[in-house]
Amino acid sequence: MVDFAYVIAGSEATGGAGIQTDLKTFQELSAFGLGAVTCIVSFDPDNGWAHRFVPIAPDVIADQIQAATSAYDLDVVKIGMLGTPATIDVVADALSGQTWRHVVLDPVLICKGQEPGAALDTDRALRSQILPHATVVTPNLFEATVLSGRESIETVDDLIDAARRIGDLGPRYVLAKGGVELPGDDAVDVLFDGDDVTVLRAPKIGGKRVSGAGCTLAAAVTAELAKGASVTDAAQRAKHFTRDAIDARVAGHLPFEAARQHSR
Ligand code: PXL
Repeated sequence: MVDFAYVIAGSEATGGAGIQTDLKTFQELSAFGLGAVTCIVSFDPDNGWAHRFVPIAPDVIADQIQAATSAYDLDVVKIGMLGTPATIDVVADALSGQTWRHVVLDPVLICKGQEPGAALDTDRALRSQILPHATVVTPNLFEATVLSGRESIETVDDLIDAARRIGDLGPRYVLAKGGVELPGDDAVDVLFDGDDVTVLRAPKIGGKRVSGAGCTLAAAVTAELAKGASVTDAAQRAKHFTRDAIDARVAGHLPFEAARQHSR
């Protein structure tokens, strides 16, 4: 049996995040990876590494999805950066076009360095059109704050409350990530399954955000689900895999380091 892991996400040209990260993660976890590109992000070294963002035309996104879903019987998909309401329309259509065993949504609202204001229309469309299809959603601290409608998340209890509130919006599982920004010595993630909460902890590595860590986590969950794991097992394995990727991070000329995916 071939374990197909599909991803619909943006390209990040330095290879630290986005679909490059997803496919590397799938490969390291022995899933057959394939994906559709929704947008191209090219950081600008001449302008403080600001985001240059180019959306792919909606019909080209639809063509990519048609090719992949016609070629293989795909049933597990990760949704990464979508970026515009027009892209969200196309992807929502694709998600309703067949049944999926799992839709893992990494609710990317903005990437590092972008203005929070740019997230508003994407947030609205993501919430109304994509979130209802998700079986697992993996918000970071910022995304969990926005999606839950909380004013802030400062403690693990706040994170649990946010995960519960996001669960009320439709997804079966919420894996909310505290990351380096949630105070404490551990990087804490909480998994809410509609009834119970499991708290996943691992000691923080450094105090800075590492590019691609969130993409890696959601992609690793996707690969494990494709291979048949339960969501709880997938989340636990993905946390270990992501921690290893952060530990092996690479530095270049960017103002942040990038996770490096590798299997042990
Ligand atoms: O890390 C979030 C992210 C996801 N996808 C793409 C990105 C980024 C951040 O830069 O560029 C394509």
